[in-house]
This record gives sequence, C-alpha cells and structure tokens, in this order.
Amino acid sequence: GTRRAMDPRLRPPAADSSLALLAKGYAWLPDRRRRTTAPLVRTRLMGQPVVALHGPGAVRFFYDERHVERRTALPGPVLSTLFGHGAVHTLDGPDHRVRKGMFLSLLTGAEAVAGLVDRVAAEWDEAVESWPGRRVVLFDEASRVLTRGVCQWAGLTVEDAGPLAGDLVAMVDGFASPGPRHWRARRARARCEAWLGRLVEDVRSGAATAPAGSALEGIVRHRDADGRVLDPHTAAVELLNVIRPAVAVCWFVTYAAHALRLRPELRDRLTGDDPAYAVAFAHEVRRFYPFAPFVGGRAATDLQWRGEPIPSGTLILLDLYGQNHDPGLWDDPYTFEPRRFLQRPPQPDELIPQGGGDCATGHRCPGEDVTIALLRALGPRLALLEYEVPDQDLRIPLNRMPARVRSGFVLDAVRAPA
Ligand code: HEM
Ligand code: MYR
Repeated sequence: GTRRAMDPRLRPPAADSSLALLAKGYAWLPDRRRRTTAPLVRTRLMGQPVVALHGPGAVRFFYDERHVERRTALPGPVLSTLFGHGAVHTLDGPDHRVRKGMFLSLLTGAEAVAGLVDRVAAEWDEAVESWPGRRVVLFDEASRVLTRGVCQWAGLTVEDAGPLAGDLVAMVDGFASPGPRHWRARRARARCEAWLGRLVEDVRSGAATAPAGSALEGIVRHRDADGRVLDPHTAAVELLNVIRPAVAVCWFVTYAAHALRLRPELRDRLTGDDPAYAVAFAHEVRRFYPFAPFVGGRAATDLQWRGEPIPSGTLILLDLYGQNHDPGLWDDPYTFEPRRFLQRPPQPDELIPQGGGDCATGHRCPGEDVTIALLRALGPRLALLEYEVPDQDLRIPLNRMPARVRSGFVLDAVRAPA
C-alpha cells in the first residue's frame, strides 16, 4: 500500500546483483553484509527484490513456516537441474509435512543410516583395491563408489555406475551456471527422470520388483497429503532427491582429502579410533568448505526483521556459507580445526551447511545424519590410505558455484592400508 511505498528503506536498489552473484559466488552475500550496518542486505536478483539474512536468530525466523513459503521461491532453472519440478523442496504446509515424512522414514534412524553407510563403505573398500599402481581422481572415484552404494541400498539395479554417477554429479554441478554446464545438467535430469519414471510404472504393473523396505518401495507406495500415490514423474523426482544428494557427498569426500593435505598432522587423530574425533572432522569439513551457498524462500506476508520491513512476496535468502564463516560465531573461521566441535557440539542453528531449523517440520536437509555418517566412515579410510599428491591445481575458486577442487584431487602411488 501507500505506507510501503513511502518507506525509503524499501526503495529498490538501483542495480540488480545477478551479475555480482555470478562473479563473486560464495563471497557475494558476505561481502554485501560487511558493507552494511543494517541487520539485513537488500538487493535484487533476476529483477526481484531480495533480502538476505544470517545468524541463528535469522535461522529461526526463516524456518518459521508462518514467515517463509517455498512454493514459488526456486527459479525454474534450479528445478530443471538440481531438485526437479514437484520436489519436496517446493512444498509448503501439510503437503510438505506429509512428503517430508517419507524422506525422514527412509533416511533417519540408526538402522536406515547404517544400512546405507555399510554398503558405501563396502564399495569403497572394494574400489580401493584397484587403486594401487594407477593415478585416480578422488572426486570421480568417490562419486562412483557412492552411486553403487546408494543404488544397492535404494533397491535400484545399475550395471555400470559410471554414466549414472556422471549424470547425478552433473545435476548438482550445473544448477547455478549459464552455458554448457547447465545444459548438461538438464539433459542428465531428463535422462534419469525418464529411466526412474518407467521403473516406477514397472513396479506398479508388476513388471519389476522393489525390494522390501527399500527406498524404491517406500517412494512407489507413499501417499501424499491428498491420499494419492505419487505420479511416476514425481516419484522419479523424489527418488533422485535421495540418490543424487548421497552421491553429492563426493564433494565433501574430496574436501576431506584437501583438508588432510592442508593439515597432515590431523591424520593420526582421524585414524586413532576416536569416533568423536571423526565426527568432529566431518562437521568441520561441512562447515569450512563451500558447497550449498544459501537457501531461499518468499515472505508469506508482510514481515519485520529487527525493525526492517520485508514486504509480502520478497525473496528471502539465508546465507549458509556466510554464517558458517561468521567471525561472530566461530573462532578463526578460516582455519580448519575439527577440535572446535570436540569442545562444543555443533549448535543446530549455528552450523547450517545443510540448512537450519527443525528437520521434521521445516525444509532442513533430512540427509544430514547420512552425510555425517558417510564422512565418519570415509574420512578415516582416506586418512589410512598412503598416497602421493602429484602437482595439480588444488584451488577451490569461490566464484564457481558449486565450488569444487579444480583437479578433483589426484592421488598417485596409492598403497592400501595394511
Ligand atoms: C535439503 C544440503 C546431503 C536429501 C537440503 C537443503 C540443503 C541441503 C542446503 C535445503 C535446506 C532448505 O531448503 O532449507 C545438502 C548438502 C549435502 C546434502 C550440502 C551434502 C552432500 C543430502 C543427502 C540426502 C539429502 C545425503 C539424502 C540422501 C535432501 C532432501 C532435501 C534436502 C530430500 C529437501 C528437504 C525439504 O525440502 O524438506 N539439503 N544436503 N541431502 N536434502 Fe540435502
Ligand atoms: C543435493 O544434491 O541436493 C545436495 C547438494 C545441494 C546443494 C544445495 C544448493 C542450494 C541452492 C539453493 C538455491 C536457492 C536460490 C534461491
């Protein structure tokens, strides 16, 4: 209304930041925040007014369903690559709650987590036997190991994990960039949705079987808030929302190798049979290294944040990477130091590499326990391996979204653990 138009704080900033985001990547929001004294950053993206928030208080504000909706928040190009149209990420209210329950029952609880992690660990141990005597690119190897492990666990038969691993990585790699990486991601998604959509139809017609208790079975049988089973496309989208992110853990596995190169003295503690240390290491990998930059939603109604008006419909971003490196929350945020999590366990709304708030009621990642358990299993395995790190480009440019180790981390002269 007129009051809104008169508030000078709401005058749109002259410049759209879409190009700054492309150019600066992970540093974009933290840079903007350092340059303002206001409790939020105001800007524009793709022509729309945007506010960006960060800090544990902002996490609670953002994850309050009365404040922020997801239905129209994710841009089409992100859905056509990373998450899929109709994904749980785009649901609100009871629709979200019921669909989220499906992911929670598949991915949380000691049995579910161990079932997945044990398969991945067995695939890792087998793959490592073939590494001695050749150069391997850890990122690529890890993506295939994770693909084999998660597909077996999910009830999917895959003869050759290579092409599927390539497609799942491509969907993550291409969601935020224009050009060939983006089109590769779209093709990968279209191919995988077609494959899994057919599989869902085959399971329903009896032409294929879903192992009892598998993710495939759970998703094929799931009923949404309206009491209906998912249509084959949506079922395929949600199957991909289980297997793709599990494979994306290869980003963190590669970062773990990077951390061990940065701080070789941590190797001993990591292999020293102290599970608490391996978990602290996993948390520090998730905190320190860039992966998910921010999450976004839309103001469900006219809001106020620390006295600042946020009109209904404004795109609200929560700066995950910025918060994980905020000197107000972390001592020496740019030092890789797992010990920080031994002294004090991570606070749920402070450490937010996979989102914040309550996982059951909000959009926080339901794969956090799985991610931590995978890193807890694979970090010490990596630290036990003996290998050389030949000359290569180990930089992680922050203007590439998602960031990744440029060389993929090449290992040479691998020797298996005794
Ligand atoms: C949601 C990050 C691993 C499944 C999310 C969100 C982020 C995220 C930032 C969005 C939170 C929000 O919208 O507020 C990550 C990262 C991972 C990872 C960095 C490391 C590889 C996993 C794994 C799984 C998984 C292993 C399952 C096997 C999901 C699902 C959602 C989600 C289904 C949607 C939840 C919802 O909208 O309610 N994740 N995740 N993620 N993640 Fe993950
Ligand atoms: C996965 O494959 O789901 C795990 C990797 C997730 C990266 C998460 C990136 C979040 C991007 C949200 C963009 C929001 C734009 C408004």
